[in-house]
Amino acid sequence: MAASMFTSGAILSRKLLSVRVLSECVRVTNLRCLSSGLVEEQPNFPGSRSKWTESLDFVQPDLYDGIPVYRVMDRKGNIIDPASDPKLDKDTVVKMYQRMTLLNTMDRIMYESQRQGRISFYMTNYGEEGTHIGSAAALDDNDLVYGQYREAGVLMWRGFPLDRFMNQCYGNEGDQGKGRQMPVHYGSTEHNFVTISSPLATQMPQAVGSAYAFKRAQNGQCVICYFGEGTSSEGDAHAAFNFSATLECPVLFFCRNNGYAISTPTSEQYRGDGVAARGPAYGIATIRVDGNDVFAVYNATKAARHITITENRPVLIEAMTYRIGHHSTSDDSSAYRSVDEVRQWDSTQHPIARLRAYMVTQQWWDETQEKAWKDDCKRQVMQSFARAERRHKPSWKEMFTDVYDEVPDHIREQYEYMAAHVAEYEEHYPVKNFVKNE
Ligand SMILES: Cc1ncc(C[n+]2csc(CCOP(=O)(O)OP(=O)(O)O)c2C)c(N)n1
Repeated sequence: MAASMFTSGAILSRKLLSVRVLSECVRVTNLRCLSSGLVEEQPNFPGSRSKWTESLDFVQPDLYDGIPVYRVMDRKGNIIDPASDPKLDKDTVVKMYQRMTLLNTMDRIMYESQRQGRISFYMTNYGEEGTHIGSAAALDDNDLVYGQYREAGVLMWRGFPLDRFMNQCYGNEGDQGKGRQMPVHYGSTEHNFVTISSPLATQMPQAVGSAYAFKRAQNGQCVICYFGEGTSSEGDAHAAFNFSATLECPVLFFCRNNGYAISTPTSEQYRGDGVAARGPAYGIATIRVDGNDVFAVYNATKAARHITITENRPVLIEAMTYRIGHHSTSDDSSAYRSVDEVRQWDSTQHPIARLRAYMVTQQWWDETQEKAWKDDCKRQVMQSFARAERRHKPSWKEMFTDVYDEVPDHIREQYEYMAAHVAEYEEHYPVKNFVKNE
């Protein structure tokens, strides 16, 4: 036993000796390489850009203070540095303000109409109007938009008519989706706006696919993909980021970080420095902006668009904002946040109030104009709303069309069953409200 211990000890010390000799040889060889101009001291692992280190240090997540928030205006609507003022002309700024306020008015009326049982569901955009209008105004109207669901202002900027918003929310015969989608799931080929899908983040890899097609077509357009910070935790978001960076395609990821994913606050969603910190890790140029400052959003989107198009690479914008409304009409946010918190954001940081203050300073807007415009907005929305409410629902038969080129047998059977059922029990259904389509 003792002999074998002695033997293994001798082997160990011989091994240690040979390791020491070997490392000395390597050191000497490295020095020789260095003196001959070779860079053998650099790691050469595939995909690595690092240097060697002998310090046993972990990279800590709180290494720095966080990516700063780019802004142009202060909270009172004053331009901080004249050099960053986008110097938009009066007509453009007034149009931005009018679209932001029209969106706000539409939201109020549609929200109420859901509460009265006139539509089935709605999602407001309160507090996020600056992210929509600031980004949409900086794009070319031919750029393709993939939205999440809380980006109605982008469509409004592009001239999607109020009647189409209303027809979609009512799911009436004027709705191009023929009532087959939930309210607020807009889409429009003419406005280059891909129809919204409810499952979160599905739009993200799709947007990258479109951007890759744009790159191949060399059409000079980019794709913008909106998503909430909650959605950035989906696997599809990570796939999309990496895919876009490796494919080097013109996609602009626009994160609306509004503080909540339904009831989950950002403090429970991630431990890193928000969504922006992930950009550089994927090799994506990134900026964080004040989403309640419409000019900051405008400048960032314009610059980002330029990068995506001229350099064929993705850009990530994280727009910091606050969801003032409930998540949707199915939510009551007082269950998970205080009314004071909401009031604070509404009263001190609202993007609409900030832009109005700027316009007043420029003497482009006053109380009389404000009142006249508010009345006009309300009238436009109410008239459109009344028109949509009067229209018929699409024929129930539309449920069975538009999916298959040739209707398969099992769908045809279901159709025939439904037709017989409706014929037999017609008096129990509000068939008079539906388009009759023989
Ligand atoms: C794959 C998937 N998971 C869950 C949901 C349910 N859901 C709908 S909206 C939402 C929160 C999304 O939050 P965020 O992306 O931050 O957008 P916000 O609503 O705040 O604008 C969740 C969890 C869904 N629609 N799809």
